Amino acid sequence: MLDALSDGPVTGPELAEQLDVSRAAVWKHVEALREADFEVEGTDEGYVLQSIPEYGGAAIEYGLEAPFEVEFHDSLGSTNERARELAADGATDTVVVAAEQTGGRGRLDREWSSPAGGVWLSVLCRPDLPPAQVPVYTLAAAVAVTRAAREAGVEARIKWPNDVLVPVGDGEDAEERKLCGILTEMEGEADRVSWVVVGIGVNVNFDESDLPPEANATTLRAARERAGHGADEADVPRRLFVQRLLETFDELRAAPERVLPAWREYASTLGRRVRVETPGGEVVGEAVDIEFPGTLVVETDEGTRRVSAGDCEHLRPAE
Ligand code: BTX
Repeated sequence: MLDALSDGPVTGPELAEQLDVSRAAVWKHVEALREADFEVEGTDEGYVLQSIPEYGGAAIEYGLEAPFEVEFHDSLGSTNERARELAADGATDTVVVAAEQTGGRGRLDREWSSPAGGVWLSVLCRPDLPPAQVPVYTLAAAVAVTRAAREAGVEARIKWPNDVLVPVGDGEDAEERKLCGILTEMEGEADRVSWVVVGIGVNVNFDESDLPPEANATTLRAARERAGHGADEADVPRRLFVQRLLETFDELRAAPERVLPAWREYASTLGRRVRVETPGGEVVGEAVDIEFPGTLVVETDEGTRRVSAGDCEHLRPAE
């Protein structure tokens, strides 16, 4: 219906014929679109699509070049929780999006602040992969967010394995603030994944002061204001942002061999001194590379260490 309207004006009878439905059905669909905040004007030449809402399920699906269904909620506890429910019902290639989350979760059951204005979504899919390779999906999501942020004019970079950061300040005062976090969950057998839920939270159109101060976080709006955009044009169109993010993620899941080169290009961690808290203890040294499916290679005083999971901290050269 939206595709037909986008080439408009198109009359009710023409729509009915093109879509092979009754005229009453056309009318119902037009009303449903209006309720979802699409502006559909009835003119003498037929219906014209005047505007698309800034955000929402149908808005994200409209023009999306990736095969995802979008389930949109104004408010939800956690999109990951909802995606897990859908997984249990057998769904796949579904994206759950919420305008705000009241119980957003980070890794290790940490809290994730999710006020209105952000992008909070979970991608549910069923890749034909062994569970050990799933980390490459998390890296793909980090690349997708970074690319979408850069297209919005913000020089985002990736901290291993899954944080997207924005550099703030120069010289001594330079620091990196967290723009996005990713929480990947899955279920599977020893050799095959049953489902994967990649939860992505991006701070987009709200102020830094809406986030906990200890999070040392930023938002796309704040980064764009610092870059000189006026308050009235600092917000990023979330519909397009989400579409770009999903399209890149879809491209990369089809070609996992492209993930690491893209990740390296955007990495902030490589070439830096790092401290990684791993389940097996602390690893300190220079991060020199990443290996499939997401292993960080660290040169330490005791030799080369390969780390597959942990919390990573970027150290200043003196530390
Ligand atoms: P993480 O464990 O790496 O980060 C959690 C930590 O980040 C918190 O302890 C806090 O210090 C800080 N923090 C909390 N909220 C924010 C925020 N909005 N921006 C920056 N820092 C913050 C990262 O976990 C994984 C986060 C995934 C979030 C998505 S949103 C959609 C999906 N649904 C859901 O419940 N989780 C995922």
